[in-house]
Amino acid sequence: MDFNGSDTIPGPRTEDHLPHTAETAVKIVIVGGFGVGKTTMVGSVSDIRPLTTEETMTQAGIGVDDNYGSESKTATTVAMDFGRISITDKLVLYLFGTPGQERFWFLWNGLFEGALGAVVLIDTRRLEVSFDVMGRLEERGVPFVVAVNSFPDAPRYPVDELRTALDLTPDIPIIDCDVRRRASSKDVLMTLMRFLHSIALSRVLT
Ligand SMILES: Nc1nc2c(ncn2[C@@H]2O[C@H](COP(=O)(O)OP(=O)(O)OP(=O)(O)O)[C@@H](O)[C@H]2O)c(=O)[nH]1
Ligand SMILES: [Mg+2]
Repeated sequence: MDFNGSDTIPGPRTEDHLPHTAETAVKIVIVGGFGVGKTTMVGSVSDIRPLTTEETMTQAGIGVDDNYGSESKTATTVAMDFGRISITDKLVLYLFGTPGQERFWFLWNGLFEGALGAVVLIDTRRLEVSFDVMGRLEERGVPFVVAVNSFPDAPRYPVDELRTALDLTPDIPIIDCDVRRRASSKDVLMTLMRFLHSIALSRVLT
């Protein structure tokens, strides 16, 4: 068979290989309303080239796509984002970003399956979009931390006020982040892992 002229399929990149020392893999979901920065977070923190399923938003989406109000956002996730990060030599997190637009929310159920924990990303300009997200996590018993993606023109609230506005119990961590920065995104994931660890410990001790 002649393969001349056919496209070559690229092989896996070195960084795509799972470290040999990896022992535990954990599934984490990154959720939040439309345009809060989920895809940006998975992309900034992933050790591997992230898989995205973004489609361009066009004029045709007006009246169908959720209203975002930012001209810099031209694409939206229609299925999921996928990335991977090694937290230690032994612990690997598989990251699944959900679509934010309401018309794709039916896909969340599958994405939540088997998730140990979640990051709820919020934009303080549009807090209301977070309520449904957190409600769904609570229904499914998926523990989560809240990460406030600090957009420059977004209002800043003291943590206590945010906790009250979001109706969160005192144990749920709330932290600021800039999802464009790897270190900041990693910090959010470490906060989630510490939170999951404390939940696991309290279950063992009670
Ligand atoms: N200024 C600023 N812009 C950001 C920040 N995070 C994300 N953005 C921009 O905000 C837009 C939204 O980011 P996305 O990562 O696409 O958001 P998303 O939550 O995946 O969006 P959907 O999948 O459509 O729900 C993009 O244009 C980003 O470049 C941030 O921390 N600061
Ligand atoms: Mg997205």
